[in-house]
Amino acid sequence: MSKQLILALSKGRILDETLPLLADAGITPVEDLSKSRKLLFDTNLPDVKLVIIRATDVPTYVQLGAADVGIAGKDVLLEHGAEGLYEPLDLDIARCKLMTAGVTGQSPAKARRRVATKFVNVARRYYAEQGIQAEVIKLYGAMELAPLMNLADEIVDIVDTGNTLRANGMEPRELIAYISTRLVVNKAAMTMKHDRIKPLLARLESAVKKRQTQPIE
Ligand code: PRT
Ligand code: MG
Repeated sequence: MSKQLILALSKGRILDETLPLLADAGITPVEDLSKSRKLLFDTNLPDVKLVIIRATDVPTYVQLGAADVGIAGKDVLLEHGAEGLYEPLDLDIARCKLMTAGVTGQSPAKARRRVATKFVNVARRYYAEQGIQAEVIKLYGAMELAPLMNLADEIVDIVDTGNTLRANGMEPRELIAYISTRLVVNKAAMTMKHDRIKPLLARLESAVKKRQTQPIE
């Protein structure tokens, strides 16, 4: 196993909050990520590289050892499964909730519920635990549209302010999980590259603590 350390970062909304934490932990990309179409970046540390990929691909890269360390939302990790991964650090960014939601005022009671979501594994597990029969329908986006179009009775989606739901005539129902961004580590890398990963974890942990104790502007 090479002594190089590869970090897989989720592009999209998590990235903007991840980079200041990494910078605080002593890692900065050598070029402006937003001005480049590259996906693999050198950093100020010669043996640390960043890959910027779809959030849903991060656990796959880390699990299979293509990246040593990854940063992804707990929603993505719950959906993917935790096999081959350690999850040693909560970065406490991009907080939100994974919830069920439905049309405002409409009662969810139904013998067999049709549920539209991109979190099919999470949804199947959740409804089974609740003893509710559910037909889970996989969508790749715009879940809020499904009940309006009578494609589904309910959705499972990320909720933050609830504005997206409200704008589409829907309301949150049950909380499935509180979500935040997590750092994951390939299990083999944690052993083989422990001398590299341990200090990175320690520095990131203090960057997170520092941010948590900063007064809100
Ligand atoms: O683009 P892609 O299909 O990959 O997914 P995406 O656009 O949902 O992902 P991205 O990259 O924007 O965000 C990825 C991660 O951010 C998620 O995996 C969560 O861990 C975290 N996160 C935090 C959120 C939100 N907050 C959030 N509000 N991800 C998505 N949303 C969306 C949500 O899907 C819904 O459409 O915002 C809407 C709800 O927000 P409110 O404030 O209207 O309730
Ligand atoms: Mg997006």
